[in-house]
Amino acid sequence: MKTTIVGFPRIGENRELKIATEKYFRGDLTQEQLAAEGKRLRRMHWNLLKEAGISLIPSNDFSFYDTTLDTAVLLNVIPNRFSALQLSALDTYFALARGYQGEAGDVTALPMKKWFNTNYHYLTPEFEQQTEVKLVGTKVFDEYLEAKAIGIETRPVILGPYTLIKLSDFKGTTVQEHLPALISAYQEVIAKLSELGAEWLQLDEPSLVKDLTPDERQLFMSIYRELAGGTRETKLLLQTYFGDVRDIYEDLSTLPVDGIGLDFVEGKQTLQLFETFGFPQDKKLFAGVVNGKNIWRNDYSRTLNLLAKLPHDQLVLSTSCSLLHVPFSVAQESFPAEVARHFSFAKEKLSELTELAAIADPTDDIAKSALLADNYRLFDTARVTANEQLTHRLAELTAADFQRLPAFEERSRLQKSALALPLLPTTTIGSFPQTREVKAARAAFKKASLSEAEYHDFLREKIADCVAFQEDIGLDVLVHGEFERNDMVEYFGEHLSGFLFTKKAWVQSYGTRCVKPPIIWGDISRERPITVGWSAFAQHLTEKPVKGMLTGPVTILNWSFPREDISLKESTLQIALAIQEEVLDLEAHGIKIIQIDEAALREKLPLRKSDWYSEYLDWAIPAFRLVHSRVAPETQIHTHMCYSEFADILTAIDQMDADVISFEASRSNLSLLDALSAQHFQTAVGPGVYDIHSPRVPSVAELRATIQALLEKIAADKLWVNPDCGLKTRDEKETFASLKHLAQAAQEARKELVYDN
Ligand code: THG
Ligand code: ZN
Repeated sequence: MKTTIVGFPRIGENRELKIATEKYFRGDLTQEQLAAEGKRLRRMHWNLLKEAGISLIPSNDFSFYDTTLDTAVLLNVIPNRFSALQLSALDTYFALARGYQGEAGDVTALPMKKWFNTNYHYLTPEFEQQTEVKLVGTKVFDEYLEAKAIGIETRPVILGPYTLIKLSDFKGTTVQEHLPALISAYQEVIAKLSELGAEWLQLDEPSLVKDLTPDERQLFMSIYRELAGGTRETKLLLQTYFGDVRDIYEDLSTLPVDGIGLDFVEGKQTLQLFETFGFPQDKKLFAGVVNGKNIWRNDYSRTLNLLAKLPHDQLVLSTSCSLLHVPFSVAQESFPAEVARHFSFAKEKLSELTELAAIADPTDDIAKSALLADNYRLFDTARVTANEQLTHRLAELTAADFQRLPAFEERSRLQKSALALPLLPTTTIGSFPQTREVKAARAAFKKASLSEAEYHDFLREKIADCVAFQEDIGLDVLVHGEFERNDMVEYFGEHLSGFLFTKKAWVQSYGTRCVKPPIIWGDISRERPITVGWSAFAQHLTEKPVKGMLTGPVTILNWSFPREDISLKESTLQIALAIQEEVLDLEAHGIKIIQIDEAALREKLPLRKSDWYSEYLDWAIPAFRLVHSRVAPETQIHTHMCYSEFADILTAIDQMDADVISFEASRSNLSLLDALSAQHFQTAVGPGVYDIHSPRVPSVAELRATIQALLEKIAADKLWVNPDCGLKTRDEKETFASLKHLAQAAQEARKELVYDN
């Protein structure tokens, strides 16, 4: 039986690609040197797959930034303002990804968005009226030939036309206007690959797992009938992932493609669809049976049961999605053997595929039964023992545990007099610049070259400076700066029991940026206060309120590798109880405002609307409510969401029952503000008043204008003034200057409001 994968991580075992690309950005590497590093990594990864025994190896899953952008650039979908810069091909590509500011001009990057229900982000291609879609790039051919030159036949991968259309912005133009050229361009790719001798081309179409309207189905079918219809040597693999294709499954069998990739892991109905409607005999079934998103070993007995139901002669064993979403290898970690044996990262998943293929083949031998026995042992006894006390506590929860009292209006009155904040209170989202000095101190502490006492002295000094600065410029609600934290989820993972954290298990989040998600190993509990010392220290330095800063349970879950032996809901409620203890401790230590971030609340929102509440929001929102339900009415609860795309779940957001919510305010935000007033959104709001993703310092006048514009949409007594989140990624100089302007703009706006009244 043949084996393959949908795609492999490209960042490198030790983030070599990140390091090289960032060097290039700084001018420390030439284009040629960067290209050479890319080539070296591709070669290494292809050889790794080959040595692991994978029979069909993908290519062009490599990218210097993002594969959606790669496909757009391949087909000349490049807005004019970028081509007008007249940069080299590589620099135009990076300008699209990161924006450009220099001699040639000043252009902001394409918008970055979440890649389906993952923590990966893609760049949004933009079609304009003048866009001339045609095949102009060579990357996909170059990489195919590059592999061929070292004796490896690969299956090139590009994003399929339907998903490309669905993910793109059409500015002043329509899909229909570009469709004929788009289809021709894809046909040209197929023709060129046929000429080069490629056996397969993989077209990724994850948008097929979403709810499809009849029009969308029709669009997809017409594109593929035309695209795949002609004569060609290269076979087409239509690859889907992140769910099942229930809205179009039956139609797919009529398409002239040669293989269909289906996700049997996340696709809840994939098997049922197969059993009900069968599978066309003229096509290969690329069965995604090894989870591309999580890090647990595959349960062979379950997978073999599944495989027994599928058509043996047509099968290619594959992953449920690209391995981009898991770290490189378990071998780099130093877990005890009895822990490590439960994990499978990208490299280990390759062996799982070849082992499963060997076992599933009819001839039986002793080696196979040994493999099987080894795997069975992982699952035949419980991996962890349940925390009975916690199970009991969860079972005892009643409706009252999820309901904060008194209700919003009453609390709001009490908080007003208790906190005595001015109108348009100013604050920040929590983190302050993580300077080289801060990162170096943390690294030294982790290596034990800095003692705990020295490290803590350093942190206290940073906090004192940070508080003094905020008082100086006149902010109203202060923060301690989060200098003790690396990542907002990794940090809590390291301080809660039940989590395992890793050393090098990096996963690409966007471009050169990576995250290191903690692993939920067992039941979660809090052994001791986590943030209380830092927050209380900051509070004793000032009369102004200092916000306690916590990460909410849904975000901690969504940015971790979750357990598969208990439900997401159960793990989340466990985390919620642990964070509730922290909330109550902060309150007991004099913290009057507590922010509980749910930056990633939207991330695991099901891709199908019909599942939004029943499968997710119905437990995710209560988990958040559990965290703050027991605080005093005077304690003000804030939350924060990283993206402003939540107009469609506003009711659920209001039901979180926080007192204040801050969120990122991009250009698309005005429609959200309209929705807030139209739906009588109760929670007070702090839309970010300037974009922190750029080193630009906004002027006081500019910020006043923004505040003024917000006041047209939001009542003055519901509006907070804060920047977007992410100050930790910026320099101190620009941060200090910007915040000073922000405080001043709010003070001026406030004066005007008072005169008006
Ligand atoms: N934490 C986690 N996931 C996230 C974010 C986060 N997903 C969405 C969003 N924020 C993604 N944004 C970023 C922003 C910056 C970085 C990563 C994701 C980043 N990473 C460092 C890097 O790659 O250099 C690693 C930092 C470190 O050394 O810990 O800067 O905030 N979980
Ligand atoms: Zn945020």
